[in-house]
Amino acid sequence: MIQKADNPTERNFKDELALGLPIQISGSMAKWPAFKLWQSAEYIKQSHRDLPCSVFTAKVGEPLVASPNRVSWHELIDYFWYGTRIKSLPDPERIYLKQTNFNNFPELKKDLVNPSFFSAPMVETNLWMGERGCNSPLHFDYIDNLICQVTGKKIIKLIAPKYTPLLSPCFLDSDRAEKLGLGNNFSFYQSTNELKLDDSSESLNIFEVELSAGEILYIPPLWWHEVDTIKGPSISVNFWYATRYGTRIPRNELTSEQTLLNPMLSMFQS
Ligand SMILES: O=C(O)CCC(=O)C(=O)O
Repeated sequence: MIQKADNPTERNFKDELALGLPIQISGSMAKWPAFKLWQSAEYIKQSHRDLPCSVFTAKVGEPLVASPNRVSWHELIDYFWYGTRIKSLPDPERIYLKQTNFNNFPELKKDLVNPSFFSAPMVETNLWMGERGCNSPLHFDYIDNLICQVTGKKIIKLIAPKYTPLLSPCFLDSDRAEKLGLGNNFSFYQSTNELKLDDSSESLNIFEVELSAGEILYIPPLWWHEVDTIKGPSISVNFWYATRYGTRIPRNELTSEQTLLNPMLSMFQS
C-alpha cells in the first residue's frame, strides 16, 4: 500500500520523505484558485486564446508522437471539453498536451499555489492536459516530483528503483525519445503490461495509485512510473525539484546501461 498524507506541514512531510517512498497527498490543493476556476472551460479558454501549442497525437493502437502541426489553445479546449474536431490535425484518436512549461501560460500560472510542504528549490512547473487513453510510458526522472491533479483522473503505476535490474531497461535512441516526448529522461519503452519478467521477478512489486482531482502524488527520484489518464478532460500540474542527483543528466551521457544503473545501484549499496 502506498503511504498517504492529509494536508501535511513541511515538518510532517520531511519525516515522510525520509522514508524515500511515494506519497499520495490529499487536502493540500483546496486553496488553489485553479481548483475552482479551472472547472470552467470558458475561463481556461480565454486565458491564452490564440497561443499556439505543440501536442502529441496518436492513431488507434499507436503510441502518442509529437505532431508537426501546432494548434491554438482555444481549439484544444474546445476539443477536450466539447469534442470539437481540430481541422489541422488528421483525425487523431487521442491528443495530449504533455509537459509544457507554465512560463507559456502566465495567466493560468497565477492560479497555482506552490506546495508549502515541499522546501527544495523548484526547477520547473509543467502543464499536462489530455483525455482518457493518454499515456506516458514507463520511465524515471532524477528529480523529486509532485504531480497535482486539477481535473480528471489518472492511474499511476510505480516501481521502486531496486527492481531496475529485473526490468532489463532499454535506452531509446534519441530520435525516438524525442518523438515520444521523453527527450530529457532515461526511458524504458515497455509499459508495465508488456514487462517480460523472468522467474526471479515474482516478487516485483508494482504500486498502483488512482489520482483524483485535488490529490497530489509525490514521486521520489529514480522511481519508475507509467501514467494513464482514465478520466478526461484531465489537467495535471507537475512541480520538479532539484535533488542530490542535480536536475538533468546531459543527453551525451546517456550512452550506456552503466550510466543508468550506477547512480541507482550505488544508492542501494550505501
Ligand atoms: O502525467 C503524465 O502523463 C506523466 C507525468 C510524468 O511522467 C512526470 O511528471 O514525470
